[in-house]
Amino acid sequence: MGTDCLFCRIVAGEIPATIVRETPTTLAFRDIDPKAPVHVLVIPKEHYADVATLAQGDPALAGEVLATAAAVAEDEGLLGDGFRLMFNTGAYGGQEVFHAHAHLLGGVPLGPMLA
Ligand code: DGP
Repeated sequence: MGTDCLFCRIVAGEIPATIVRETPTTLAFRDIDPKAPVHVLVIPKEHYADVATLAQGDPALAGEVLATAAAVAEDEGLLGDGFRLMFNTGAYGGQEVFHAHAHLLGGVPLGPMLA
């Protein structure tokens, strides 16, 4: 995808980000506008527009994104109290950046999702 995609540019090192974990296929970095004490975005390095395209196109890579998210949750001390992991998808899902990404949120009680 390259220059048109913000998160591809972060993967390429063209835009700075606070990276908390990197694997050969995934990257985790802090959200620029955090909604919780811990707010990390976990992405596949390869460009997929959203999680549905990712999961259907490369289920193993989707699993690697989840594994990286779990490792970050452990690093951030979230496994005891819990956390939220979500993929905004498409217009109704409120997705703004069209490179698949998981939001890992924690460090505070988040309450019911649709309260
Ligand atoms: P979504 O609405 O699910 O597409 O969320 C996109 C997230 O990306 C949003 O929480 C803000 C974050 N974001 C946007 N631009 C940047 C950036 O340049 N750097 C970082 N670290 N996060 C960004």
